[in-house]
Amino acid sequence: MSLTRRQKWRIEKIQNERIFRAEKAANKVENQAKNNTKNSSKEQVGLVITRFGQHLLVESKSGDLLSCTGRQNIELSVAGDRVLFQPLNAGEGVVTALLERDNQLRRGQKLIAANIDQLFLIVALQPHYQFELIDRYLIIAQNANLPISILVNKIELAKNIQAVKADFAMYQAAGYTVDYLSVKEKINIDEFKANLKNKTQLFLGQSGVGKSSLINALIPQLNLRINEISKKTKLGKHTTTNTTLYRIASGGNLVDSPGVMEFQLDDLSAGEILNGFREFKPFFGNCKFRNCTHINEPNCAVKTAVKSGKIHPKRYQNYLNLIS
Ligand SMILES: Nc1nc2c(ncn2[C@@H]2O[C@H](COP(=O)(O)OP(=O)(O)OP(=O)(O)O)[C@@H](O)[C@H]2O)c(=O)[nH]1
Ligand SMILES: [Mg+2]
Ligand SMILES: [Zn+2]
Repeated sequence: MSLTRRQKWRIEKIQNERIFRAEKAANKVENQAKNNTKNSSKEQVGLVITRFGQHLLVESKSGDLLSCTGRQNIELSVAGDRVLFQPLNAGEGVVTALLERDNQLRRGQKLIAANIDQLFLIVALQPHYQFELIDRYLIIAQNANLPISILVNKIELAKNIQAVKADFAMYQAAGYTVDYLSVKEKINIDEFKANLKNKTQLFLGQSGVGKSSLINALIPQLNLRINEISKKTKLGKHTTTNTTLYRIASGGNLVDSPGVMEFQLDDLSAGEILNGFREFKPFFGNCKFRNCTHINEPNCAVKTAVKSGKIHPKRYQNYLNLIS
């Protein structure tokens, strides 16, 4: 579902107002800094932990957390960004530059996080996983060139775990790692924890699947806010509102993100969708038509691969559903 023109216009208007307010706030802080030579200090490199509107929480090299505003004219930063900042008064600072990103993850126009090594897509038995949503996340990851694995949470609710595993067979066939766990019953949590590398790993997925619960289980004493899913709709309540980076004591970071709202699903281009079905790629060169869309064309190598079982028929059907 895409946004109507009116919704887009409203979002733009709100954003422009926010930018205006941020610039005003940043100017004020900068003027304070100029007038306050006593406290002026050199620029440092910091890591953005989270962003609240126009405010950034920045961690210094020595581990201090500073509430910062961004200097005018620099691109807004997000969790995972490395920035230059100038400390001001106690616990405050101003971000003066955004350092170059290794990568970034966007959903539509919205920048989610930067400098990520690994994505985890969390799905659950409640709210029940939907293939279209899974495919959309996989497409976004593929187009951002970021590795992604699937975690199926709340497996203690499964009446028939074999049926659940059969549902995910197509993703394994496409080369994705799929792990099954339960935060509630502590199934497979220690195993998952042992595999967390010294990396920055971002947890994505629908509201209510247990992203924050899993991060709580992996980082003791963190106590992130979680919320039961609605009894009526069986959907999450959008508890996490800010993408935030958390340190793992033994090294590496976990980044929690808010669950996507259904009506905010991105517009994906045909090119992005096709690129996202990565297991189709080896066959592209063998289609009769160079610009084959693999839908109705004759002598399509992708369709032949579906018939011979080299591409999972359900994945192909998902492709058709998304592209149409
Ligand atoms: N039955 C069951 N419930 C779980 C499990 N893991 C988490 N939950 C529950 O699922 C609900 C939602 O968990 P959250 O961690 O808030 O979900 P979230 O993905 O962070 O949701 P948003 O922040 O809204 O995107 C909470 O009531 C958790 O206790 C599990 O393994 N089994
Ligand atoms: Mg959450
Ligand atoms: Zn084709």
